[in-house]
Amino acid sequence: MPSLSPDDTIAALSSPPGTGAVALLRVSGPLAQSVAHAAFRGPSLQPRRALLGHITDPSGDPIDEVLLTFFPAPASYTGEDTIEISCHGGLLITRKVLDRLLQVGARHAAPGEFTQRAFLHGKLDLTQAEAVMDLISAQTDRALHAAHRQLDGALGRHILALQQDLLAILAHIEAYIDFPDDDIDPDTGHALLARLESLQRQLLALLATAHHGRLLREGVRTVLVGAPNAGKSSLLNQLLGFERAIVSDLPGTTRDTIEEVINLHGFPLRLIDTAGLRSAPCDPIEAAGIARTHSQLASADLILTVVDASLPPPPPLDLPPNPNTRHLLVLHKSDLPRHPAWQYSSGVPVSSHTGAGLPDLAQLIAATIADGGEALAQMDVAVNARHQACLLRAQAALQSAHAALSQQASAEFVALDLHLALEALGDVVGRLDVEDLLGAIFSQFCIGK
Ligand SMILES: Nc1nc2c(ncn2[C@@H]2O[C@H](COP(=O)(O)OP(=O)(O)OP(=O)(O)O)[C@@H](O)[C@H]2O)c(=O)[nH]1
Ligand SMILES: [Mg+2]
Repeated sequence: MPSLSPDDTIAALSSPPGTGAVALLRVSGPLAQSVAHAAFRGPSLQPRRALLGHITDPSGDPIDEVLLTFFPAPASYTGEDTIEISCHGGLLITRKVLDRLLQVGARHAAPGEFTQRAFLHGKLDLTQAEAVMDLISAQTDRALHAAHRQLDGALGRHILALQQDLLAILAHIEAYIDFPDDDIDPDTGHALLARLESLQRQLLALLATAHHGRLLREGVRTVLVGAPNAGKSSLLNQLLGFERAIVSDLPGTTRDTIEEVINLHGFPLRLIDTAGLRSAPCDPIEAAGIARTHSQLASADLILTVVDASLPPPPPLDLPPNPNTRHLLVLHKSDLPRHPAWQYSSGVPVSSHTGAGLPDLAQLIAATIADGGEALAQMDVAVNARHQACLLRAQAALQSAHAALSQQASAEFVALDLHLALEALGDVVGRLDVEDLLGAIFSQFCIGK
């Protein structure tokens, strides 16, 4: 994000562009009141009262009839004087209202700039600002719940508790540094080690939520794979509830990968149908499709191997050895007599023709991906990749402090590591001097947020 003056007054359309009954525009900054005075004809501003009036052009003619609400600093979303304008939701009309606001002193806001200001004014910590984004993009109740908890400051509170424990340990260590003649006595050393270990356990518990955090935010990449004609596309259609992929009895029907998201027991499942795998594709297009299947498999969270259980087993699939990928076997076409070779198989029998076994499959998928969900349930927050990187740095620094303390190294070394750990924890909730970090986070926001 280019460096933008935080002293400017910014304006943007906060509702999605397009037509609708109502559109919402926001103005925030020191000139918000004067922008309203210049562009709004109606009752005089009163805090938090919706006022009916008009946005007018320079000659005083109305552009639109609007409802305008003034939120004086600091009791506003951004912490600054803020004006919210609800106008009619037409493309042209919202453009004209916004242009008028820009004419009388506001500049167009950059993506995420309203939330960035809320952060800069201490209304939100960085984890809460990120939660605004999570909230907007949540696709399931579970993801929404995690975003709400984070917006509520749950992660910030976990971090604060860790920081306080860490500071208490550091205070002890620094006392020894201030009195250099005293070595850390073994009893104190022991007690401090125990406290460090408890901190490390809490850090690990937070880190253990990272996997679920990613699944909730990005969805579970679920790849349907198998021989041609096994019924992958039929199964995709069944799970989606509509005919998305072409189904036919010609092997090699699906060429390109097809991706759709469903809500499965609260998890966003990104279902990916693929070209059937066979060693002798009939043309270069099918071969290209098979190459795509392999690249989808490499990044799968869950692989559903689909077999036609009325036939003998096909040659084994060459699946990538990824320890984080879960596997389930679907014994498809269970409406047909099962081939004896599958008699003792542990796969889930499913028929896309009759619908039999689909609820069992959904249940099993949910149980498979929820595996390890205790960490999530216990912490009630799910960290994202950025938090995870900060927490890993904190963990490494704590490990090093632990080693230094147990080897009775000088107190300065221990203190240095503890400072590094504190810094890394501080980065989770946001330190104001980390410009690049801020840019990277807020530029993912949409304009007007
Ligand atoms: N009896 C039975 N036939 C099925 C079932 N599911 C799919 N089929 C049939 O199997 C054939 C292949 O189905 P598809 O869904 O196109 O199979 P696919 O695995 O996507 O095949 P490719 O795209 O060629 O790799 C079609 O004739 C389907 O009607 C099932 O549950 N029972
Ligand atoms: Mg297919």
